[in-house]
Amino acid sequence: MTDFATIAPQLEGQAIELPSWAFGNSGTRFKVFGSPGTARTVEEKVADAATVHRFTGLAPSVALHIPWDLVDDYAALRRYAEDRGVRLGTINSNTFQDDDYRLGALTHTDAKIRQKAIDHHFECIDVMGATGSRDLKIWLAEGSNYPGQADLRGRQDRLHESLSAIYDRLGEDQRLVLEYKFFEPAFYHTDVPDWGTSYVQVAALGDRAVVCLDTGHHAPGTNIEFIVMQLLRLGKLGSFDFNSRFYADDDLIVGAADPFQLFRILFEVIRGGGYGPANPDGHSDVAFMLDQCHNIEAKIPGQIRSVLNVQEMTARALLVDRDALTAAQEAGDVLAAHEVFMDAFSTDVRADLAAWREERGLPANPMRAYAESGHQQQIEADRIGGTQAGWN
Ligand code: PSV
Ligand code: MN
Repeated sequence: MTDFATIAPQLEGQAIELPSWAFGNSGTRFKVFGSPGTARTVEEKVADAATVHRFTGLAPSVALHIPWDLVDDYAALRRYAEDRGVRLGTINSNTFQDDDYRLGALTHTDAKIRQKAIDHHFECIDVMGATGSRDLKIWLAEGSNYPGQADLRGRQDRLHESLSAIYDRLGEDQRLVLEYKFFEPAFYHTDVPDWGTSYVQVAALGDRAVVCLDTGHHAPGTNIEFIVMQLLRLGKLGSFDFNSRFYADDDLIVGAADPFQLFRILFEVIRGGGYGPANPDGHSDVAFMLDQCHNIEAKIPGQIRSVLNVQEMTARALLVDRDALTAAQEAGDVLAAHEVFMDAFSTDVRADLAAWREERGLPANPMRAYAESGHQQQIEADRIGGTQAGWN
């Protein structure tokens, strides 16, 4: 098997973008629990993301959600972030919290409502100009609840028209990233339910339109790594929203529900050239992001745990002896190929990663270092009054 020292250079520069909304309160439709120390402003969310980066060295950027993260001056927010050692990253649009969008936004039959939703995306593109963001991520809460309710095909056609208008507004270095999800909030049909539909829609736009794969957005049992392979093969895998799920779109800590699935996904990312430092040009176009909510656990350590899980599984996936694997595959040796794969998955890399971190001036154990730092107690004492951030 490949050893840790051989793969260590490939861990350099790994970057996992954090979602600003992970630092606000969240919950289910039954209850949103508040927790002491939760960010009250966009700035406090950015500061929390910077704290995760300071303890891990893995999270140099933070994604914003508009309008959850509306501010008057994005250039000032950008400076605020950069002063704390992080960048502002992906801008997520939101067409799911306005009464006008009850029956759709970019797919609505009413041209005025479609234009309102398109204008919202133009606003997001203006924000991207000020924040220096590359990606506009679009997830649509659109679909229908009852058979016969909607003209399925008409909605695809209108979606194409609306996305074209948005795509045409993007700058040369900007991308449109279209996320899919198989259900919720619509229950009968969703307008972008799967990678195939997302692919069809972005392929019709052009090279700078790509797919976002949220790991929580598939039916149980879906082979997600196969989708990763196919999208990379087609040059259309733009980004990940990493999280994990047991039942629905649970938004749990990545790797918590199924670490082996995370390993399999990362193996296909690396194998398909989607992992940055592994590329000859030292750069990949596939953005690693988290899309998570911390409903009952503390938010900053929840994000620390998540990025560490991604790093750990990346290291294990890099350990796969690809030559031995190919040889076994080509020889038709089923069990040998499986063993090569499982050997890497079964390797405990925690001590090596701890040493690797120490060499770079990072805490060997970021979870423990955060717990012992007093930072949590400090923000709980400081953040008194005001309204804690949440989904509004
Ligand atoms: C939708 O479930 C989603 O995954 C999209 O990425 C949204 O922007 C995000 O969740 C909001 O939490
Ligand atoms: Mn998502």
